[in-house]
Amino acid sequence: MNRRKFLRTTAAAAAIAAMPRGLRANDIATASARLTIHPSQLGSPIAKDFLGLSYEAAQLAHPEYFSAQNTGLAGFLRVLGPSVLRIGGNTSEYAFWTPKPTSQAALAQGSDVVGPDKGHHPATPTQTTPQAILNLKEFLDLIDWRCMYGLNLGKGTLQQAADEADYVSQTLGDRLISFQFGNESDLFHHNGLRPASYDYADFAKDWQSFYDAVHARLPDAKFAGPDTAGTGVWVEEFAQQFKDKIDLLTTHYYAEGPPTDPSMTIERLLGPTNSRWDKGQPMIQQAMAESHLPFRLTETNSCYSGGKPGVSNTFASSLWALDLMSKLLAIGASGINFHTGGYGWYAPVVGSIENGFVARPEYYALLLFSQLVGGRVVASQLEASSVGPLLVCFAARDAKGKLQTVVINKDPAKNVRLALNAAASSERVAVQRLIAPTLEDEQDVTFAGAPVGTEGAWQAARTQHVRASNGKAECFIPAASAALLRWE
Ligand code: BDP
Repeated sequence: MNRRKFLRTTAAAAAIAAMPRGLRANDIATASARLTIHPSQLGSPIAKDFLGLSYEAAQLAHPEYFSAQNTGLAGFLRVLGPSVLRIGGNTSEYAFWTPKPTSQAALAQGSDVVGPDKGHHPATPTQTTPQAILNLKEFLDLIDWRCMYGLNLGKGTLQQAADEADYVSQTLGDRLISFQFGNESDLFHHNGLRPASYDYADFAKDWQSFYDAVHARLPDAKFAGPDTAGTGVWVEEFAQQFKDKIDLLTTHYYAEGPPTDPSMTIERLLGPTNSRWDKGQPMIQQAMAESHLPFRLTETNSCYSGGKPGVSNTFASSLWALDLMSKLLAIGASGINFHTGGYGWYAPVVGSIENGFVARPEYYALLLFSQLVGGRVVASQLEASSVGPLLVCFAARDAKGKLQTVVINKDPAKNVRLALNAAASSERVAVQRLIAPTLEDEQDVTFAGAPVGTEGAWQAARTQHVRASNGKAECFIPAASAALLRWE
């Protein structure tokens, strides 16, 4: 078999392997698209710490979870490279700084893991102790990550915030990026944390008084905000008012929810548009432009209230997550924190110290993306009329200047034959595929032919190569799959 024919045959086999349940080989059409890449037209940088996870503050009430002993979890995070651990979530308004815990408090802490809060009831109050912060520092050192730390604005006092910030800052040192005050304060008016009339002006007053208290104690501390639930909500006002006091704008985004909504399906999650994102994104861009501040999506996932089984924990979530990261690159965002914890449906890594940890499909999106951090987006244009908006591509130079392209084919019924034109001198393109048997698959995802093993162990096992000539190459992208292409 000649090389060309071999490549075509393996691509066809990959297409069948990646075929969505309920579709036969004949139901899958192959469409063509063209991607023109302009390697010298540089776009926004891809921050070294672009990737990140967001955990509930209540997890700190179990100090052994974020500790150097938890090598099971640490492995998965370290593999992603230096990223950002954000502490926050609904439970941060119920996590109380407890500098001198009684033995009873220690007992209450047990060894449980904390899943994402579902937001159905006010959270159970927890205690954050000095031991938890000492352990967190060791954990961050082990994984080489840094931390964004949320202080309790909902129910905590100014004194507690200043004391906690002081201890956290002294203990974490360089591992601390910034503090935030309050989680999703734009929802305080209806979750019982403030009166129904609570609005931006009230939040700004609260924020200013927390800032004054912490800044007086720690003049060099850095701050971020407003960390609102509604994507883009209050970001512009906040940027305008506090741009001299903060280093980073933040907000959250949940693509769908609640999970009880029957129309929250894989098809909708992977759809070409999302009204929440489409509404929020211009507000974020406006705030960035006016304030010249960077923006980070500090909490996100596919579906609020803990996610939806059969959607949030499937291979579809990998393609969704990659697509979202491409949208963030397009607006020049500095990073993303996927909300996680315990055995949450949308959690990229699930488990406990006792039972061990495993990667869920969404983790593979972070793994693929980790190959791009430290690089820079370059301009590209996709002509995909016969494929439609479910094909998403972007190109970047990696940290060493090598050209890379990410192709995300969210369409379960269309393979794509992608013609690439990159004005690059490379002679071949290495292709590493992110695939699973079906979009609904929960455990057979592989990247570059390999699954992620215990403690995050992963090594590429299959890299295909396609020939490039005068910067032109052709690559087959099976329906419902993604690929990382490297111009060698
Ligand atoms: C966000 C909260 C987080 C929750 C998440 C969810 O900040 O604590 O876990 O929603 O509902 O709004 O899944």
